[in-house]
Amino acid sequence: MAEIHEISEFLQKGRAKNVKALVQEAIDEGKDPKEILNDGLLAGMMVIGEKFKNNEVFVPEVLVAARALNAGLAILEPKLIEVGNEPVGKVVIGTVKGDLHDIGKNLVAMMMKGVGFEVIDVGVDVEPAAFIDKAEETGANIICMSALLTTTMPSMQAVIDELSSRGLRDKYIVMVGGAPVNQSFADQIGADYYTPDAATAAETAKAAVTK
Ligand code: B1M
Repeated sequence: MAEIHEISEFLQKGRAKNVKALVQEAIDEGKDPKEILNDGLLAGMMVIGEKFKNNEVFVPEVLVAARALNAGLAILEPKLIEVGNEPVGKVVIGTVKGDLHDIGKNLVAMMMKGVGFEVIDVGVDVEPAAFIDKAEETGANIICMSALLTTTMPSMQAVIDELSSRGLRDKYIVMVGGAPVNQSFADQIGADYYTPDAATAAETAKAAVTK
């Protein structure tokens, strides 16, 4: 029987194969996918994050843990997603310029798909203009930006400024998030929505387009 805490433990050791196998086993046993995500995968990453902060582990260990997390997420994705027939809207999502963190962004993308959005993922280290160009090209309704570094947060402002200078600010719903981002920063840069986690981002996006 797959124990959820074992998923967290193998993730912390960067053992992607074991994480994949245990996530699959937990799914087969009918465990709640959200429990597997929160108490297994994300709980393990939180431990690594704390150790990274305290210099108990370093970039290589964090990278292998992140790979193990992504491996587990790939198995879990179909269970977290229940897409309807017609997309409720289109979302362009990416991590802002200078920032290579993609785990939270991938999670938001996954949850957005789960509530029925078509998701266009522009990746990491995305230039401000590239968010807008892709939204214009694909007819998106929402631009979603993720930032994990305090130094890359100003890039969110740059996207909003460029939308305004192109006369497009009112055309798009702009959503921001990521560990250092908060409501007061979102208000300061003129974003439409800040949400603290991926599930809330997806619910908020759906409510915003169906309003
Ligand atoms: Co980085 N890193 N990292 N790192 N890393 C942090 C963010 C850090 C807080 C660690 C620390 O010191 N405690 C710190 C930032 C400090 C700061 O700016 N204040 C940091 C640093 C300093 C760095 C480097 C500079 C380290 C170095 O090289 N010396 C470097 C920068 C590289 C770069 O980006 N240019 C770096 C590198 C890396 C790795 C490559 C090793 C790896 C990234 C691997 C990858 O993403 N593929 C990594 C990791 C994994 C982390 C930590 C440990 C974990 C981040 C993570 O994935 N969390 C992180 C410590 C931490 O956060 N505790 C850290 C799990 C993920 C699910 O959470 O992304 O927050 P998160 O997403 C959440 C919410 O924020 C929200 O939804 C998710 C939950 O549901 N959310 C949104 C995210 N985006 C959203 C968008 C929305 C709404 C919600 O709307 C659009």
